[in-house]
Amino acid sequence: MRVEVFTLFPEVFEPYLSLSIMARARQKGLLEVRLHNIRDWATDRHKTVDDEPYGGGGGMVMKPEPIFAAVEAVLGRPPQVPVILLTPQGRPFTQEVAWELAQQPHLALIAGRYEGVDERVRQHLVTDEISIGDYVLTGGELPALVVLDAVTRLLPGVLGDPDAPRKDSFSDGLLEHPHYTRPAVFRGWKVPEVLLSGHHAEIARWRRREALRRTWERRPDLLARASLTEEDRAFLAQLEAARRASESDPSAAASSPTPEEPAA
Ligand code: 9D3
Repeated sequence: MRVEVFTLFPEVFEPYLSLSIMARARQKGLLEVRLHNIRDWATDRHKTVDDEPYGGGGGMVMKPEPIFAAVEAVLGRPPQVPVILLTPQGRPFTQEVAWELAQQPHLALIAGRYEGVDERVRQHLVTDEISIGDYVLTGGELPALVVLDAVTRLLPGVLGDPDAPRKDSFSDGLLEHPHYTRPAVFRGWKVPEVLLSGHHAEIARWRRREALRRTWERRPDLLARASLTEEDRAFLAQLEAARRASESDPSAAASSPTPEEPAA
């Protein structure tokens, strides 16, 4: 996959793209990222890329000319690839959107700065707008890196295990079970016995239940769309029953199914 990134801060991208999985994907030729500085297409001697908003008010707006010039110089007019603007007004970025983008052989990402970009960029150049969540950042650079990161690890051949991305937490719609590594006892805190038992079926069952428990506790919204077996549903019903019992009688909390280890 080739990704053209249009930004006022190309230097922000370099170090992250040179690390770990992104670096390996690029070395293997599975990902090619080209960074384009929008300021290189500003035509006045001050290299101006922003201006005051028509209608007044605070802040500055990115001018359309340098953005159109940059994107069309690299991709032609009109561009024949998806041109994605990172913006707080975009559609929410999810694992599903990452899969969708990973199918594209060629993409363009535009990272904005200032209060926003001239509306004609959205209307006549951009084909898709993405937000990475409901919080305010200072620009689209980190969101562009987030999208690049999530998409890169889905490209065939990037991860050692080709099934790894489909095994991701979000692929079956549940949060992950807890993870442990050596030592078996750290400061008196023990790794759950079942994980040391070597009983693979028991371990799989424990992990499934802990994934369900975590999702139920932290992200119950995910359960509605998760693919659940009858056994999963029975376990969730048990959790619900235990909660109802502890709500009417707080001393009943101790009888919740497979309670946490008591503190050391
Ligand atoms: C101070 C101006 N803001 C009013 C609350 C509007 C605004 C404009 C530009 C807020 C943030 C930004 C810069 N952010 C992005 O370009 C951005 C972003 C984000 O801030 N949050 C989540 N996803 C994204 S994608 C691009």
